[in-house]
Amino acid sequence: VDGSDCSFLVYLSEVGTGKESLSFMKRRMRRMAAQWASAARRLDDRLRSHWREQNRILVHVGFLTEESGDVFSPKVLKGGPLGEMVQWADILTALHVLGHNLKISFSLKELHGFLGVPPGRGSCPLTGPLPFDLIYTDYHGLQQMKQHMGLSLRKHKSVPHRVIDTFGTEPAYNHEEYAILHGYRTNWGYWNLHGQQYMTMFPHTPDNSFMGFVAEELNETEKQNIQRNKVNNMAVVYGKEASMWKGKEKFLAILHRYMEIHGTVYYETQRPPEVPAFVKNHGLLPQQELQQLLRKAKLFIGLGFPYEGPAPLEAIANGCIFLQPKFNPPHSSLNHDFFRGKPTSRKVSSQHPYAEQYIGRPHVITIDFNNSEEFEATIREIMRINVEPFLPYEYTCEGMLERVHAYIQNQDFCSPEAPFPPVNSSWLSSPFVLLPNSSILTWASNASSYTSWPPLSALRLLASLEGESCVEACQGAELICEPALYRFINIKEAFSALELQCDGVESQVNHLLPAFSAEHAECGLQQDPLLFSCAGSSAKYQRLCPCRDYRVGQVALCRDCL
Ligand code: U2F
Repeated sequence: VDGSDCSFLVYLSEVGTGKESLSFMKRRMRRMAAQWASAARRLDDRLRSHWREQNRILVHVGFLTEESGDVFSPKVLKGGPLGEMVQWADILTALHVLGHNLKISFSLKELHGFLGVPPGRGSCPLTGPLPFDLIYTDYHGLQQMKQHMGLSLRKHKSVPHRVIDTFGTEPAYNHEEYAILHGYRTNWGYWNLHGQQYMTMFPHTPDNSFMGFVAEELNETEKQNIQRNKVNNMAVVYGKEASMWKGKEKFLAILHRYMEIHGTVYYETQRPPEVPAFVKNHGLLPQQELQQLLRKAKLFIGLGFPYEGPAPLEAIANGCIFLQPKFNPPHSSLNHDFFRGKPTSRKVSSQHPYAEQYIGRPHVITIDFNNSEEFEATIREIMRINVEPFLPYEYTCEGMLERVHAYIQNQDFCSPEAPFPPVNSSWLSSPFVLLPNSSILTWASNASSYTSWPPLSALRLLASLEGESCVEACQGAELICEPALYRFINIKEAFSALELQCDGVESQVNHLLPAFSAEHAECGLQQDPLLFSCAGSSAKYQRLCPCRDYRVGQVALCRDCL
């Protein structure tokens, strides 16, 4: 992809024509083409020695099909969600740039054509092998494939699907029978896929794969120019829909004492009443013009909604400080309408937990907006400090290409899993090395001949505290939980290696296992591998956690994962 090679865009212009959502995606692809091209060259130089397969890939964007109701397209120019379109545009570009053979569908008719279902036989089961190595779709797309093509997805784990799932799906919700029995039932989950077949917008939970998207990267000259031209008292409010501004006058009035406030709120003819008169509203801007506005602004301020969108990363990449509200208590599917019915119990600690946890100060400041004194003091602080534009590597074009490449080459949820190494005494004498002064253990190299991705060499076994999830336990040790490695630690020997004395060992179907119950000195092993879950905690259990290292700026990949 570069400015002159438009064949991909020509191909795209022939599919799903006439929708505003597709026009938005195509404009984005065109605008970012040069960045992708230079990132591809850099990655190619690095991966020269690596063999790369060309895969036949079908991308079926279910939520944009007429048949799913497509509520997004009519709102593209009216302040509706754009994050999903940003992500799909970037996924399509990344797959194309990596050299795969792509077919793209935005309607059931196109889908039928690609899967070889004869017209008029839409509900007949598809027989024979799939003509694709991989299928990227979403929850709507999965449902359509099941209904119209008879792909009995719920029964077969070995379908080459990747499900783009913005907020993520935890294993307890994904396992149909378990979800029904234990109160994890939602409208979305229960597909019985492998947890890492779900791909999220941010690295929300290691139970899923992190797909992400990209933001524009600046070169050194651009960075210097931006810093030179920053307007110290200019703030842009994050909120393109008037309803997001409701009830926010109090802190905007405080902000207005110090800064000139800009907005990009969609309006038809009149200024929306929710937007205070002192705000300079530009109306919804094309992406490129929003970037220009962000280049001048010192501050980008969140109103609490939308959750977890791309815009804060774009603001930080353009040298803004992102100020956002902390949520106490955190928002989740248990206490908040937006998340209710989503297949996750993840606790959202602020408007943008990724910005809070992975980027942080000085680029991101997360405070209680109801505390006026703290808010005002923070505005004054922001006016004093200078920050440089910053974009985490995983959100650059090169970072996304590297990650998607690694997934395509290594993730395999179709083949039967390699057998677990037989437990024998010589292997047991040294599989774990106890690191001094910690409960972190390392597998010995004699287990490393067993194929796994991430490789076994990355594994660090850890016991969580009671009431702690494996996500938290691994994070506490500056590691990340890796569900693909659960199968290696789901053995009774792992308890003794951690010096946890079991009176009894039992196998059960419970998403918190393997775990140790101190009260009964009971060791519990996981009976159903589909329930291996980094998420989840109970005051009763110390969980066994397969943690791994990660690359700085590319949390999805371990050090030896490329
Ligand atoms: C998120 O979706 P949103 O679309 O609300 O996310 P935003 O962070 O607002 O940004 C999406 C894009 O909109 C662009 C901007 C971002 O890339 O450049 N944009 C623009 O083109 N013009 C403007 O005036 C303002 C912004 C999230 F991504 C979704 O997954 C969620 O469903 C949704 C709700 O939480 O929030």
